[in-house]
Amino acid sequence: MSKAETHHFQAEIQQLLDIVIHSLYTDKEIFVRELISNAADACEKLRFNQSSGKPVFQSEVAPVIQVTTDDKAGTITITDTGLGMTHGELVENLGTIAHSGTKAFLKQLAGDKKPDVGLIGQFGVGFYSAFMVAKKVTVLSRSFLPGESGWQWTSEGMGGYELVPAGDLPRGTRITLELKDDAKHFAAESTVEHIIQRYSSFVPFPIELNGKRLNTVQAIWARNKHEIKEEEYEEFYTFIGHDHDKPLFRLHFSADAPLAIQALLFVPPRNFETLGMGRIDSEVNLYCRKVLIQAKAKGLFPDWLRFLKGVVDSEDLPLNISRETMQDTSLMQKLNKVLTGRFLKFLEEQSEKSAEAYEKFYSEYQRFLKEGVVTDFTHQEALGKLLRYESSLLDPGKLTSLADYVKRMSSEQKEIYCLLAPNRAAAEASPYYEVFRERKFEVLFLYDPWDEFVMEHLRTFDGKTLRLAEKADLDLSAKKEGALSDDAARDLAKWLKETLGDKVGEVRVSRRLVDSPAVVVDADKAMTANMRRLMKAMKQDGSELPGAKQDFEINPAHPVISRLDRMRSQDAPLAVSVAEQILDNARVAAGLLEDPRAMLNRLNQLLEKVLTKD
Ligand code: FE6
Repeated sequence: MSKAETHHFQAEIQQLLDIVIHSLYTDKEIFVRELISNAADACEKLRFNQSSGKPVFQSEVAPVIQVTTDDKAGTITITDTGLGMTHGELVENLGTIAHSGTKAFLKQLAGDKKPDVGLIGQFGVGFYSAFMVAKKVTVLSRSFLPGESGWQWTSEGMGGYELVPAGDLPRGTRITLELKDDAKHFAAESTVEHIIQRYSSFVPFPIELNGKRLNTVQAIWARNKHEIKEEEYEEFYTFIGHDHDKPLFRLHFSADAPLAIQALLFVPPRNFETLGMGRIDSEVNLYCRKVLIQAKAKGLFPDWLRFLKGVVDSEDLPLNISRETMQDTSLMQKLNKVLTGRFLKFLEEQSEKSAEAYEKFYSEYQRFLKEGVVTDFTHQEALGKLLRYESSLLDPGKLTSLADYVKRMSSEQKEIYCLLAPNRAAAEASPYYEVFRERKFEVLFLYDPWDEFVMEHLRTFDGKTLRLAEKADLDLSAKKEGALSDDAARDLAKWLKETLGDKVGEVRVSRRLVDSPAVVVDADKAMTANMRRLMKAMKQDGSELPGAKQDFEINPAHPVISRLDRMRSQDAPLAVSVAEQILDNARVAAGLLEDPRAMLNRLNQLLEKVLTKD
């Protein structure tokens, strides 16, 4: 040991080591990721030197990363056949090159409320993370440069390091960690296997753990999509999605500006939130050059795209952001904007390519798109194009986009009409539908109670107002034969208001009813029957909502109404009963009758009268 050189660590590096050694950081396992990442970089650089024709020591030795554990000795060793380091580099690496990263990292640690040692790799000083778990680190390295020989570097973290010539070593670097007592579990094969699977599955060089090959799935997102086989995509999805079924959609894309991004995204075959699993978390992982930076990255996509699975890889991730603040950074916002815009464009393309495939997606994920319309103003317009509805002009089960609806609109029609109903039969039987059927205006049938909020937030599409059928200001084209005269109808309306009193708001003569004697219409312009039902359901105590009064519209052409008018003078008490019943019937049609039992007495009395006639 006569040739042993002892070196002191530079002040900053000693400071960094002190922090790392005494850190209470919980994810100590990341040291494995950092050492493997360094090894992979060394292999990458070796390959580069080889391909540019430089002479390389042991050129025939392929790049590989070998990890071995020895739980008896309490050690873990990471060996690579990469570039290796010269004596100068072993000193330099811990000196000047690492210096700037160390300074930046120390600054970050000092400034953060919750210092995140896990970012160490992003500052280029990941090697030091070894001292979180090791009481002693031994590095054996031999550079690829012909004429160099091996060196052994050892340190216990405090008080410097020792360099000794190691003679005839194979090319590359071997790092052995003698684990601290509280870190001995990192000498267990199964522990290390999990860590490597988690962080280093896509490292592009073979990783062997105690002789067993681990990473067999490639980071195909970084490859040219034209060179990737369908089976490779399938295998990849199975691996990252933990799902043996095929995804509904796949989007593989890369961009250079405004950010360098490679992304491979999948829409899983099922919506897990409808399967009663509660709210799901985004499963898109963020990588920087194939190494995991953040699993289930928050802020990468808007909340309403939380059903996506896949990977996003960006080289542009800066060094000075911590995990906690990652989601607030403008970089994250930029990534989010690019990714969301691209995915929405993709969905539109898919809907044009195959309506069938798109509708399958839509039936699983429409709630997410609707959530987007309501919560995310930035993408509202693009999301509007993705909505699909049944329509009065299409066969049951067929769906239309708003764009196609607009194309079919006649010049006479100025607005887009929507009818909220529980199902098609209810929509077609709705009194609010009558005027549209009569005038041959297409109506979209909305069966999802959320749709009312969707329409409310969207407001317009392609410059046309989205109008709920019950709020539409439309008249029948012609007056019906046998209808009450305008004066008689107005008179009856007046009598009805006097008779029904506080049970209704206004009573009006309707110009939009064909088959129904009457309808109720919410007096509040902004309120609909659907919304009343939703709000009532949300109120636990079942109490009335304020201003729950309904206007009442009568159809002057309906026999029930014209005969009611006659009955007023013939049998006033019967006319009152019938008027009350017509109102309750209209409430039933609107789904707003609170307690149907109350009307049964009256209905039975009316039936009795009908049956005793003559
Ligand atoms: C990190 C200091 C040991 C290469 N291969 C591997 N690691 C490398 C390099 N590092 N830097 C270059 C590192 C240090 C010591 C390793 Br001591 F910064 N595997 Cl070529």
